[in-house]
Amino acid sequence: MNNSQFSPASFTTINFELTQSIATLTLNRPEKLNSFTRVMHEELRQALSNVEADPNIRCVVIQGAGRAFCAGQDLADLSFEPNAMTDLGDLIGNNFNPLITRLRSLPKPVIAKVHGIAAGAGANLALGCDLVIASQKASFLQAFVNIGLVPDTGGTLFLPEKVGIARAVGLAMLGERLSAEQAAEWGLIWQCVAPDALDSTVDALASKLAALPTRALGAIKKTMYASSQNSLNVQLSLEKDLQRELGNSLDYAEGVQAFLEKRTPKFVGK
Ligand code: LHQ
Repeated sequence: MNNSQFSPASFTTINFELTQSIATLTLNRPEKLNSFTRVMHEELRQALSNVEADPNIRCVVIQGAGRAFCAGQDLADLSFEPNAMTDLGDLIGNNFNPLITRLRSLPKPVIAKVHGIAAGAGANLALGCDLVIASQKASFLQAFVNIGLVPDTGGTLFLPEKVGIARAVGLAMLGERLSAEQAAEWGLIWQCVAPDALDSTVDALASKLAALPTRALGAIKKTMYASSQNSLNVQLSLEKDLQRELGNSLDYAEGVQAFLEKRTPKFVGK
């Protein structure tokens, strides 16, 4: 299906809401725990194109409707062509992989707001976001092994990077739920909060991020996510190049000016 056929108003599997400079993307198939279908992938692609193209958007929140965050691939929607067996490599290569690379390369902060179960590719979608805030009612499940698969959607990189290889292997091999509290203790996510504090915590965090110097946040993502692949010299050189670019930004000028004038800076994201 052609992307131009989609607009936020016509989305059927996600909601796209823009409040000031914060875009909230809600996975919206609550009866199937927001599992991914072909249509949802297409709509997510369009939503992310909107986010990329709109300089006014300075923070993104991803959440799920109903009781779950996301249960991964819809296992009843695997046949993308009628009567055809789906090649899982194609399904992943054309859908989950670009989703993760786009979130990671998006030069804006992305928050995962996880209030319930995040399973399979749904768990790794959350872990692919920059900051994960979860409710004490939430849990994370590397469900792949339970259906004979290996973690995908970045899981085999995110897990060892965030919690170390011993815990990563245990989570992937055992396919058991990890509570949000344990996930926060292990460093898998940024924060675990009481269920009734989730909305206010995420609202405050999104507002804060949206008011920070967006280009610097984009550069932070770029450097941090490149670091595991690079030598110190390459990383130092990347920092130098990005600092050169940021040194020409309006927000750098404003940050220094505000410091010298002993006032709060007003960043515009440029
Ligand atoms: C679902 C799903 C679901 C469809 C709940 N699909 N309906 C990449 C490449 C190709 C193939 C495979 O996938 C991937 C990436 C992946 O994501 S692999 C991992 C796929 N996900 C899973 O294996 C998780 C499957 N779901 C579960 O294990 C459970 O539903 C969890 C633990 C998430 C939640 O358990 P409960 O809270 O007990 O809920 P439930 O099982 O009763 O689910 C509620 C409904 O949602 C139910 O529908 P129904 O019509 O019976 O009420 C489920 O069938 C449906 N649902 N996950 N992934």
